Amino acid sequence: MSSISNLQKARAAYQPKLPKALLGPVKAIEGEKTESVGNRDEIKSLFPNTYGMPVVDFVSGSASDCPQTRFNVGVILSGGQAPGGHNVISGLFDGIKSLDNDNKLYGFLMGPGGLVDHKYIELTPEIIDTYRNTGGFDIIGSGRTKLEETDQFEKGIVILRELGIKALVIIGGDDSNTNACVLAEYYAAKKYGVQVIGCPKTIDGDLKNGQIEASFGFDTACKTYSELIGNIERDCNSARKYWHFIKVMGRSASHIALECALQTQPNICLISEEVEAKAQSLDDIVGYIAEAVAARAAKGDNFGTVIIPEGLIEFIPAIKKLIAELNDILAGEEAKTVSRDKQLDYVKNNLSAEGKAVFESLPEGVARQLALDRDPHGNVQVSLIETEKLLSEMVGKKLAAMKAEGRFVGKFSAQHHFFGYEGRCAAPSNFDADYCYSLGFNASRLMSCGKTGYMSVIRNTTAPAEEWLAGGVPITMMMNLEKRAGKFKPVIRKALVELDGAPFKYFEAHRDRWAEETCYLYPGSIQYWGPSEVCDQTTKTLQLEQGK
Ligand code: FBP
Repeated sequence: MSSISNLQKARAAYQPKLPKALLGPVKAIEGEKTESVGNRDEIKSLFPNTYGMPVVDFVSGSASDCPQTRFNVGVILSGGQAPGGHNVISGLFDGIKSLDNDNKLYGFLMGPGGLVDHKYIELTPEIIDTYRNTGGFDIIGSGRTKLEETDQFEKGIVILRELGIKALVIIGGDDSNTNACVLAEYYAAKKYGVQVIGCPKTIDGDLKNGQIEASFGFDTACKTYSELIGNIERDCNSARKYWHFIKVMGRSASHIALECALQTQPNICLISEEVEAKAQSLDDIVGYIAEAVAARAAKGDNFGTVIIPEGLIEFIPAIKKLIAELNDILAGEEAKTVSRDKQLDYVKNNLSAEGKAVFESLPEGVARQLALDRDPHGNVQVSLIETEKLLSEMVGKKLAAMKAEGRFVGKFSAQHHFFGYEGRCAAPSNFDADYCYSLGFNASRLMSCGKTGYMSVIRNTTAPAEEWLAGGVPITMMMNLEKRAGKFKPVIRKALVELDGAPFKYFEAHRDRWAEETCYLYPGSIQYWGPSEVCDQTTKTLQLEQGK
């Protein structure tokens, strides 16, 4: 029996498309000096060597335009998995080999930690060919080690020198690209002769701005979740007896929830950014869902679907304030000496009266999660909070009270789902396969032009791939200062759902009808072969944002 599936075999033969400008030698057209999105003076003083660099656009050029061709390269996959990571690496590999066949690509194992601990493999043509157009990050593995200490950078340079690596590509989200920028600045300041280039990854879709249209993996992950949500909707509309509470990933921003709603037209979709803007409480949200359930029940429809963004809890203003207070408490020196079994009490005793009241109003499991666990970047691990169960329980209680008042006449029975890990390693859609390959290939051209502290960017992505635009954006341009683990740090600003943006506006204009009627859309599974409108469409978010 073959060790790879028939789909893998067929997809291995797929040659991802590249933008026209990357098909031959490139010339870099440089724009004006850039500024950071916020805290300009502070960011400038933290990044004296990499601040203010121009945006770069590639056009077709001649071999002499970007003269560096001979370099070994290192690559790191950082943070959560996202479909298409293997194609970034294969694009990078093909890109450096097209410059000089002697160039070598080394993959650092299990994330940034591999650089520090000198764990790596050489990525040979045979290895690369096994992973072309596949999902997952298993080619070298990923990890969440935060690269921020001088000691780590110095350990890194030892192995980079040993392997003759002149450029390092960090494939990651906002936190990892922030680290890429800090590393680029450090190596530039020390004149170590190592360039650092970032690539925008995250299924969450929150690494985007005026220059980055989408982070890779968002397209495939949303299509995968939407297929599942569509299947649930069809089941729900067949049996007509359950309300499905479906939480979808997206640590902070609600881009995934919104995109899935646009693709599947559920009865309800909560958008965290709106909850925050309207200063809604948990009770307000529960009331909103319960009213919708009651209205459908009045028509005999005791079923429905609710999409909940993973990060919801952090956007409820009172809880957001509580988390900020908890972060400060947990970042204190004393907190680090408290044993884990005493941590909950320690935290409770150090909260303000207001914080304590909110803390004690939460179900124990949620309170515990907020108080205890942080990832290495200081984030609450929201994927571990069962918001879908919390909400359905509270809605059930509310409906019972409404029944007693004669305001609810139906039945309410809930099912729960959490879609996150199901979509992060799916085989990349045609869009992500092409987009990721282009991002990786483009990174090789940024190196060839001597750039460091840049993010590889591909734009005009709702057009056919040949018309995509390639180039680079200085990472400092996306930075501002934010409080992390109790201190202000330079970070890439996260892109939240814009309430005046076209995707939200479309959703807002339709959601009342979707709540009342049954307007489900069944997008089905990702297709690779067939009509272009089925196989090559980008996300609805991107299409609406670009007025398509
Ligand atoms: P990145 O931002 O690193 O891409 O990770 C995104 C994400 O998938 C979030 O949606 C989710 O909250 C988190 O990772 C889960 O983290 P973990 O994989 O460590 O459980």
